Amino acid sequence: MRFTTFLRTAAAVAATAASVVVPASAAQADWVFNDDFTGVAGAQPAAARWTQQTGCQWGGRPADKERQCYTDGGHNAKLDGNGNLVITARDESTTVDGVTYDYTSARVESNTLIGSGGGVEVRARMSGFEVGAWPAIWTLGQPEDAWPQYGELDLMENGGGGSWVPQWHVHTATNGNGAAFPGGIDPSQWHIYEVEWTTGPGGTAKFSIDGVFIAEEPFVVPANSPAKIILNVAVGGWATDRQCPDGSWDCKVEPDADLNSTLTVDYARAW
Ligand SMILES: [Ca+2]
Repeated sequence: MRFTTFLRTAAAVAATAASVVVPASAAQADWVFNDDFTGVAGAQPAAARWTQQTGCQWGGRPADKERQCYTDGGHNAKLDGNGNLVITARDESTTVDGVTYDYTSARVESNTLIGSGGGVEVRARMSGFEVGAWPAIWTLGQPEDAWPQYGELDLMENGGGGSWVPQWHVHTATNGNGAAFPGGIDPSQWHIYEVEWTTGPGGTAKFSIDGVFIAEEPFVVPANSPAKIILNVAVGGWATDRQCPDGSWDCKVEPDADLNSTLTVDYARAW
């Protein structure tokens, strides 16, 4: 979800259903990372596992600028006491370095780097669709400043075109493909989003939802492309893009005036 150029292309790709049930996820013995988000209500995500990224200047070119400031300290990301992490994007102004931003939210990234290939599985749900909210569950290959050379895999992101149609995406130097989940899903209900990938010249990424394989894509990145897991809810950017009368995508709408959008995560694990 880092930049939007490829996402627009991906949004136009038709989904194809393929009801092939894949084997169960990796055995627990193979996990290199796991968080079930057990803890008392109000606790922050474990600092041993997650880094809370802060700051306000997110997004690519000026037209893609996101609207939120990411906070830490439990303001926008905390456990609910029922085994879940809840990230909330709010219509709430904050001023940083003399600039006022209209929204706060949170973005956490795993401290564990998943090695050269592996898998990630996240069980999550979101609150109902609100214009401007851009919840996402994704991986970002390192070093990320070289994006997209080391790859990005969006297990799920939602927000493009002002609709409530979550999508999966792959981003490399040579592939920006993606699509809505086949048959449509209700993302306000619990779903298990999964991607499993290999790296190197023949690398591929396989996306699944609820244990059902949906797509395999080329994922050609350097063999050594360690990746972080990222969970966040952005505001603006791709989630407020609207097509202009001239066909370009630089026209924007305002997010919902009372935006209060959540990404709730039951667990995140990797192997
Ligand atoms: Ca849990």
